Amino acid sequence: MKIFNPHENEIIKDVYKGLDIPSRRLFGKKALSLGAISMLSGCTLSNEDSIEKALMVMSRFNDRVQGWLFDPNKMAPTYSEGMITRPFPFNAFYSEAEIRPSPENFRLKISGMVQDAKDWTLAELNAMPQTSQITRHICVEGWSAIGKWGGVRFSDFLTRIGADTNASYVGFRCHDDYYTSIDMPTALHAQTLLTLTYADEVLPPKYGYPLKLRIPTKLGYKNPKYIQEIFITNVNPGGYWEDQGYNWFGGS
Ligand SMILES: Nc1nc2c(c(=O)[nH]1)N[C@H]1C(S)=C(S)[C@@H](COP(=O)(O)O)O[C@H]1N2
Ligand SMILES: [Mo]
Repeated sequence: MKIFNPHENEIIKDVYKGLDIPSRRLFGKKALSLGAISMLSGCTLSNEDSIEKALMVMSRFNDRVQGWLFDPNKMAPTYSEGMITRPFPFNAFYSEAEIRPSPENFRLKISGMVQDAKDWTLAELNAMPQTSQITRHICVEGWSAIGKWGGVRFSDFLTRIGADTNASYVGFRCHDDYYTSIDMPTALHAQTLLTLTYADEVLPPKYGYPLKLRIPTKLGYKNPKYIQEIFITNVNPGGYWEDQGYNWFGGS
C-alpha cells in the first residue's frame, strides 16, 4: 500500500510552500522519529505492516490538523487564458480508451442531510448563475496543468438544496464507480465549483461529463468527475484513493 507523502513530490512541496502550510512539520516522517510516531499512533513498529498502519494513523491526525489550518478566505492562484495547458491531460484509474459513456437521461441525485432531495437535470443546473475560473490542477502522480472550468458555485448549490452546512462531509458517487468526499468548509469555499464546462464548452467525456466538482484548493484525486450523486453526511464516506492510503484531506 502506498502512503501519500508530499515530501516525495516536488510540485506538491512547492504548492504547500506557496500556501504557507508547514507540511514539513505536519507530515512527520522526517521531523518525527519512528519512536515518536509509535507513541502518537499507539502502534508498535515491529515490521513494515505496523509502520504502514502507524503512518495511516498519522495521516488521519493530519486530516484534523489540516482541517484546523484550512483558511476559507484564502484563494488558490488564478491564471490568464494564455497560461492554459494544451492539451489538458486526462487521468483516471483506467485508460482514456476505457471511458464509460454517461447514463442516458442523466439526473443528479441528492441525498442525506438536505431539505430538498429532488433530482436535478443538466438544464436546471445550467439555469443557475454560472461562473468560471482558470486554476492549476495538481495530481500526486507528479504532474500539474492549468485549465478553465465553468459552472455553479458549489456553495450556491448547497444553499439551494437546503444542505445542512453544520454537517461534516459532502460525498460524491460517480458513474465510473469512483467516489470521494470533502469537508464542509472546502465545499463552501468560494472557488469550489460544480463544473458543467471545460474551456467554455460542455464538459467533454474525458474531463467528466456530465458533472465534475472542481476544487482548486485540493489535489486532483479530490476532484470527482462523472458525478451521479451528492450526499451530505456526518459519517466520513472516504474515497477511491483515500481508502488505499492517500491522505483524506488532500489539500491546503
Ligand atoms: N470519476 C472519477 N473522477 C476522478 C478520477 C477518476 O478516476 N474517476 N481521477 C482523479 C484524479 S487522480 C485526477 S488527477 C483527476 C484528473 O482529471 P482530468 O482527467 O480532468 O485531468 O480526476 C480525478 N477525479
Ligand atoms: Mo490524480
